[in-house]
Amino acid sequence: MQIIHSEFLKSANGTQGFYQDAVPEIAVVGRSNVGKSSFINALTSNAKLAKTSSLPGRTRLVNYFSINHNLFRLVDLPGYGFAKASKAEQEKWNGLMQAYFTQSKQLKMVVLLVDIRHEPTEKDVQMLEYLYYYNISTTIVATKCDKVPKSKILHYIKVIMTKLKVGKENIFPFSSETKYGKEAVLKRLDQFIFPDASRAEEE
Ligand SMILES: Nc1nc2c(ncn2[C@@H]2O[C@H](COP(=O)(O)OP(=O)(O)OP(=O)(O)O)[C@@H](O)[C@H]2O)c(=O)[nH]1
Ligand SMILES: [Mg+2]
Repeated sequence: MQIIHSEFLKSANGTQGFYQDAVPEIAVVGRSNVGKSSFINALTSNAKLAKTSSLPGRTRLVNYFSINHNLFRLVDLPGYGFAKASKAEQEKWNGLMQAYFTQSKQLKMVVLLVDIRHEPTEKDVQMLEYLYYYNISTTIVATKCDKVPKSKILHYIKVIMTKLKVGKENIFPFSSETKYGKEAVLKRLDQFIFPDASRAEEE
């Protein structure tokens, strides 16, 4: 798949703002500052699409982006594990995520972003369990892989496999800086957005 068009649609902070139409969605989650917004910008080759920041906690709302004129939507979700977040903010995050995951009927897959350099945290494990609980297909993307030597990527992937109990075929090394892994991730998205088309191609 090639992304030839991307455009910000809107931000939502609750049920009223969620889309209820037939357009498929792929959402991106992960801890605060892991690189979710950068990931969306890298995939779309649109550096200004999602607002990024070196300070954690930049994205606080559900942000929707139209891809290839509404062929599907990418959804940037607020990060978790933001150390400075108050209890009230954390509860708001929980409520918003639960609402999004239970009400988004066209959600085809969630990309869980982790930092390739660090062992996933308990919060990442909880997030994954939460997605399993809601029966949502999940792909792990290990981002910032430009920060480790290429020869070490497999080593780091193994650490992530062990902590998250996920097979290698489900973890994609990626870099928003160098675009490493972009083709593989786009192919993966395609398979979840159009499962029938992918199967037909294999036959
Ligand atoms: N070297 C490198 N830096 C990255 C990469 N991805 C993101 N960053 C940097 O990491 C910081 C956070 O990136 P964001 O994309 O804003 O992170 P986020 O997950 O959207 O953060 P929140 O919205 O706060 O949850 C920024 O300084 C980015 O430039 C990457 O692949 N490689
Ligand atoms: Mg963000």
